[in-house]
Amino acid sequence: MAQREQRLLITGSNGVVGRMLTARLAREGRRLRLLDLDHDPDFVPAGAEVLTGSVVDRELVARAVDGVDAVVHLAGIPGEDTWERILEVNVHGSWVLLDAARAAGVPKVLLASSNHAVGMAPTLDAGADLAVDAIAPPDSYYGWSKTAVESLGRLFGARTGLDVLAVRIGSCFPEPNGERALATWMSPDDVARLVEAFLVAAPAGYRCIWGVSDNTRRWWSLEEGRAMGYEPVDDAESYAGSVPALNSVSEWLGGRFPEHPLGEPMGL
Ligand code: 15L
Repeated sequence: MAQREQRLLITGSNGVVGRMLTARLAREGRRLRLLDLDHDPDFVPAGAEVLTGSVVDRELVARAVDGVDAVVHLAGIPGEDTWERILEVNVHGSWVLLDAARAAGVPKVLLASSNHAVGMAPTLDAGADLAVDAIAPPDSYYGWSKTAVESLGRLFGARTGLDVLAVRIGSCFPEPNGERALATWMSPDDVARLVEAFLVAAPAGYRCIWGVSDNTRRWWSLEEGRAMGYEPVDDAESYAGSVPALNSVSEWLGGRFPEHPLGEPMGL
């Protein structure tokens, strides 16, 4: 009997992380549905369905989740912004997505969280292994919104049939964008590996893991990720001689975010 096509919705597909994922996740037997405010055709693989609009549009999001087997929810403001915008897009938008997924009977959702959820932890020694459940303050309204998103995921994982994986992403860029990223980088291929592991077997209920490559200087534990089948391959150390003189290691895990004025848009 022919196997049914797997359907995967990616919200925020035209963002920095989304663009790294679309081509890497496209494959035979899988149909991608992409939702974003706009789309660059270079990042829309052949056969992908495209929906254009905001993640706070409930009617649009209900259509987006209809019939999918999984959601990778990346849509959101990627750095500090006004309280109102952070609340509307990152927090309310994530609720809209989770509630629509629940109502449509989607089995699993991956939520993009961020290291800035605990960005005011002191910077660690290279090769440290901070557990994902270590407690530290967020470093911005943006970082706070990610703690709220994790908490919403925990609620939906406990109270509905949804399996929710929150991924506390480090610095997910094509290449490490500075010295700090030698510890925090998540490579494009590793983020795709993580999504594939989630598609094969999402943990039941709710789980949070660090989204980071196997960097020699990494600060965060890979134990929780490995326990669900995420096996990173890349190491930012291979860029150690060539990273830009930007984004240096600071006193705080969150790099420059803890010093950025609260609520002042970063314009990312
Ligand atoms: C994030 O959460 C941001 O979205 C991204 O722009 C980077 O600042 C990243 O964290 C990081 O910490 O490098």
